Amino acid sequence: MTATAPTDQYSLTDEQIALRDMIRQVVIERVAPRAAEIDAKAEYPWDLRELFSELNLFGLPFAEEYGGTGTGTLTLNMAIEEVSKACASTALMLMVQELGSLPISLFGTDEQKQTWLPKLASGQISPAFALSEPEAGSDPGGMITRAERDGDEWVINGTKNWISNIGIADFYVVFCVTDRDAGHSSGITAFIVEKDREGFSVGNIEHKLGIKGSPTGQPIFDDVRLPAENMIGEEGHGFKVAMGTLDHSRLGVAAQGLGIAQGCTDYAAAYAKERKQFGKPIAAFQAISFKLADMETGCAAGRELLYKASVKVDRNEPDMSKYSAMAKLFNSDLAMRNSIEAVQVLGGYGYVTEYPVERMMRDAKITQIYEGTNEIQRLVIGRAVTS
Ligand code: COS
Repeated sequence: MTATAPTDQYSLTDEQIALRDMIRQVVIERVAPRAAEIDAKAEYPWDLRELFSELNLFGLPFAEEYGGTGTGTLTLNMAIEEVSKACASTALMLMVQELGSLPISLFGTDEQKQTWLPKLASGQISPAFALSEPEAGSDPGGMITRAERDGDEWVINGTKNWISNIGIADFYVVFCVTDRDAGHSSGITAFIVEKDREGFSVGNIEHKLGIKGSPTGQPIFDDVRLPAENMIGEEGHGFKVAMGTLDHSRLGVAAQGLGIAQGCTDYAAAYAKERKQFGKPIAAFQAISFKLADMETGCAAGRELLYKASVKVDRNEPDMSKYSAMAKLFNSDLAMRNSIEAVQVLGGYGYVTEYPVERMMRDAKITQIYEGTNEIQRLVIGRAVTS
């Protein structure tokens, strides 16, 4: 999709619909049958990563000149929604591919783009975005990981926390304090740290409630030396690199939330048509059909907001931060609400691992937390409406 239309309007192209339908079919045939096992074994789905590479899905976040599809944020988020209907962990592979490479796509030098983006677009390699720290989650300006200049090089020391794709990523985009006195607006800088740099190691790997197929943990930087060309953007501009990235990538979380919400709605509706109690399908009881009605309505509303926010990001419109935060807030809360309701519709079956909705409920929770808690999204939206 080209991102040039000057208004709030959008419409889906035939190509977008065809791609969505292709992914929908692939998800039914290849992703859904793997989802329970990926969760139970906390297994990174290398097989599905290979499949997505073959289908060119990792090209979705990238411009054509770097081997990507050049189809924009809306198309990527349509894909993330489809995959999340069946497996949020698998969708996270697409989300991280965007999140960890946006700092380079948006702020990198031509040389950095040439070096990294084609390999990311083909799916040959994957990135990670290392912003949070044990003492700096919602307030990344309070980070303490530091980079100090030593001649032509930089030396990084510190530990990041809750980093998606830990141990899988080929490089980490690491945000570091480079000027302690300058404050976070101008004292933080972003760097590319390749996984094989001396002094880099993987610390704690988290045991999580959900998204178990995607490893999360602590990258540790112990006197990691980098050449100056590994700096992303200007020295001191790292906080803006992080915020500018999150404006785009929070829509991936919105799409993941929407996918979970729609997947739960579809599953609960199909179940309610089959499951009989008191001599008729439970869908015939208003107590159930009204739940399904609310769930479906939420998805329709969330999708409109996500699509509109996505085209705003593609068009770089001035209110895109607010829309991105609103789409993330709405769709992640929807994921939680619909997944809880789906468990309720399935009753005892909803609570056991034989059925997918308990997994989807566990997976939903993270969408209210990562890439900025929903309290932070409200802060961003609140500032926008009162400034
Ligand atoms: N795009 C570009 N620049 C931005 C920006 C954005 N979306 N948001 C803020 N900035 C800039 C500001 O303009 C300001 O620059 P100047 O001082 O030059 O004017 C600078 O960044 C600092 O902004 P601000 O004072 O608003 O920073 P705060 O410390 O108040 O933090 C929030 C703002 C809360 C929005 C930010 O800390 C945040 O997003 N927190 C959540 C982090 C997060 O998502 N963590 C999850 C980890 S990633 S998985």
